[in-house]
Amino acid sequence: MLTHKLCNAKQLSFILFLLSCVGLSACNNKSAHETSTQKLERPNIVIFYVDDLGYQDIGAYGASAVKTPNIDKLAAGGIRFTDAHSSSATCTPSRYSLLSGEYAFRNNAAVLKGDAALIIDPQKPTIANILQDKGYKTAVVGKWHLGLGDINSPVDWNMRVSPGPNERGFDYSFLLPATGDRVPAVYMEDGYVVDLDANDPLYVSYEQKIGNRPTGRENPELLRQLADPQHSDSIINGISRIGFMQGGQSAQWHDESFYTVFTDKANDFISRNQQDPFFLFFSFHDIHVPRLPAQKFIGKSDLGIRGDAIIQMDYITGQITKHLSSLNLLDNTLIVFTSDNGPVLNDGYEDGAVLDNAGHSPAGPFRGGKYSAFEGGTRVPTILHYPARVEPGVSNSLMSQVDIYASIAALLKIPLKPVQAIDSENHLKAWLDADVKGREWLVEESYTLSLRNHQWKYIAPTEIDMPWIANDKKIESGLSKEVQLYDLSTDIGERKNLAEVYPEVVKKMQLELVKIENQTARINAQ
Ligand code: NG6
Ligand code: CA
Repeated sequence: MLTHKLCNAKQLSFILFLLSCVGLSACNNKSAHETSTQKLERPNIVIFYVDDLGYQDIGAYGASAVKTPNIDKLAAGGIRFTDAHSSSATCTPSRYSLLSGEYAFRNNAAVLKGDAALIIDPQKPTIANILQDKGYKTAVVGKWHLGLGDINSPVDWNMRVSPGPNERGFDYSFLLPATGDRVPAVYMEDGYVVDLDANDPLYVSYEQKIGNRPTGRENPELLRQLADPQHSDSIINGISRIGFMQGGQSAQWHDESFYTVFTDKANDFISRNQQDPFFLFFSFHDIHVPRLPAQKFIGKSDLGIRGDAIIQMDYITGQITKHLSSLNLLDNTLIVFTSDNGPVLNDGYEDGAVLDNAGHSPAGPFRGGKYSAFEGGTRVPTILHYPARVEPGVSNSLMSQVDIYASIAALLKIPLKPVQAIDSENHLKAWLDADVKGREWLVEESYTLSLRNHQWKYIAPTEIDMPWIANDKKIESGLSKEVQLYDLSTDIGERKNLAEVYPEVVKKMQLELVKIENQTARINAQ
């Protein structure tokens, strides 16, 4: 009989129930743990963003007085770019462009004070937002310097500070809020000052002295490094900073511990999210001032404290890449290693970096450094490491960090609106293949605008003069009332101004710059 051969209705419904359980659990597994094909489609993304690292400050780019084996390994296994640029010659603008895909001049984004409000408009999704929407777990660990809190009310550091990175696409944040040389000298985790004692509230001022913490100006005998007048406010950990800080004693950071504190937070984030695709924006304090590497790195380079900070930075890079490797994630992680601007030796503290630098050229063959309109301002070490898809090589393509946004969107097939990330061009193919050409035009922001086109480098004339760049930092600013045009194919050091010899090239560059300045939608390069 049919019922004997097959089964009765009760048995049938039980079998169906079992089948549906098997089906459900398969689905659940699928959402909790991605299949290997899905993983390949959504690689992890890690951006190592070093602060103030110059073109020739690491072994892979020619440094010999400082050894950087961990970064060199990334370079050997990935693509090393020789003509890649931060968007700007200073920190806040470069970070703004990296995260928003928009030039900083559109938002007047300049170096911020430590109590500045967040400068990222909520209407403009960040690269973290678009990755979060794509199912990524996202984190920023390290230096932020894009402001915190609302423009309409001063930050109250004793409450949750918002908006911040967690309101701009990051699931997790562990921050050095501004810079190492600016107060507040405390860590912030998901909007809260870490280890703050409610009985000792924290206040910050950039206007006047508050509280009774000694200052570098009044008590220079307490300093471990003498500082210039701007860096002579509140003393924390024997170092005077920019700005005044009252209270918050228990929350004060200890600079020498950065190398484990930030590394551990990054590696914990990676461990917690190893089953899902993740995006980690690891934003170093190193090698910015004040340079206070941990004892174990002191004397490890031939370049004094600045070289030791580079060694510490390389060590941290190694700790994170080794962690990725130990979890079997390194192959399918797209790593970009780069810097926010060019190098500087004396940036406010007498730490010996100038004296100890003998024989080392932080900017390599390029003129200028941090703050400068010359190539040294923005041409920075840039390595892309992604073994699952990228063949090792050296690329001479013209590349900009502002394009990381649209290129990652292309990799993940995330559609962008024409008015979103308007300066970000999709150069995914050039990021992943050393033989593919990158940008035709590239803007370098400083206190003026520079423009690259093939071998040509144009620097827009300006009335702005920043004498402190030459006087205090001993860096050539590149600012001039004269039009400047250089042919980098014969003059990599930007010494011979050819503006009068090639007026038609100057004209072409000026017209393009006006076009870029007036641009209101994204140009979709393939
Ligand atoms: C400058 C600081 C400098 C550094 C820089 C920001 C002075 C004289 N100089 O204003 O020390 O903090 O800002 O560096 O105050 S950056 O890498 O974050 O752009
Ligand atoms: Ca910087």
